[in-house]
Amino acid sequence: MKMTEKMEGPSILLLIPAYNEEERIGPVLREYAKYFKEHYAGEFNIVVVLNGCEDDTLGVVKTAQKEHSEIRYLNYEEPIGKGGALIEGLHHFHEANYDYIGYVDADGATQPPAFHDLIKHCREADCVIGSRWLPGSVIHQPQESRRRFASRCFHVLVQTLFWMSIKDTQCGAKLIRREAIEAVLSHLALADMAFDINLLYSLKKKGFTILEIPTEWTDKIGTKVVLGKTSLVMFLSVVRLRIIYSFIYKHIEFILSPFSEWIYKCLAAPHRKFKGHES
Ligand SMILES: Nc1nc2c(ncn2[C@@H]2O[C@H](COP(=O)(O)OP(=O)(O)O)[C@@H](O)[C@H]2O)c(=O)[nH]1
Ligand SMILES: [Mg+2]
Repeated sequence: MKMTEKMEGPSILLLIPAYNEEERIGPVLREYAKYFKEHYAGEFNIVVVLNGCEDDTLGVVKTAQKEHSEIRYLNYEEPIGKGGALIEGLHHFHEANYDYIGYVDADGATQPPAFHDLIKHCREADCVIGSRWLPGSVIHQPQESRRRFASRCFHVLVQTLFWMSIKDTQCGAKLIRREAIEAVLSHLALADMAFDINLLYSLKKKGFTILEIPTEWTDKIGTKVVLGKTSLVMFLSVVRLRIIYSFIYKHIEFILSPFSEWIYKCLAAPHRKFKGHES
């Protein structure tokens, strides 16, 4: 391939949040690095954002990094959560001049060609997200029925609270234009798995466009989701987000902030303060 061809295509930073992923992340990193080297004409880098891992995820990432120089990592000791890891990654790199920043899960649920599909649609919207609920999507090994039920209940809750008309807010594959990230970065604070709602709603509120495309997804064993606890934390987070964006927030902020801090602490869930809000 000629050098000029290599320079075509927007530059992409792929963030991969990782918690205790020593079993799953190694092959995924290699597959992504190899696939994009061979199929993508443009700059492509991967940053794994780890936190509080009790296993050797870091060692596995370092080994992959020796083989592929496009792999890097950020490592935090504190329990900052999946959302917290992504927020840290976005803060760290939003000035690094990537045209787009995206993220996928560490378990390979989204394979490289499926993430590449998001890139192929990147000119059509400010944010392109994979959807497992659109016609044309392909799901291998669907989630167990309890999990699917919880996920559909969460969808109904999110639609009722936010009216975004997005079919699948929780798919782990998303790609966002850098300017859009910069505009919403200070409004991102949900550190748990409900982070996506925070991101998508902030983008919508600022008038950025979101395109959902059907994706290919494989549910992997070894999920970090503990259904009861994760669902409760996500429920609290989206209700908190709704209140923060409501007109009553400025009147109840002094009660809500310490109360939510306390409740997240009781649940041992990651918590961040919102720096600002809009009603
Ligand atoms: N950094 C970080 N990543 C996390 C945390 N919890 C989950 N993740 C990552 O979030 C992604 C999705 O988690 P996963 O267990 O695959 O969720 P599922 O596919 O919805 O069952 C994976 O890359 C996890 O490693 C966390 O506390 N911190
Ligand atoms: Mg998964």
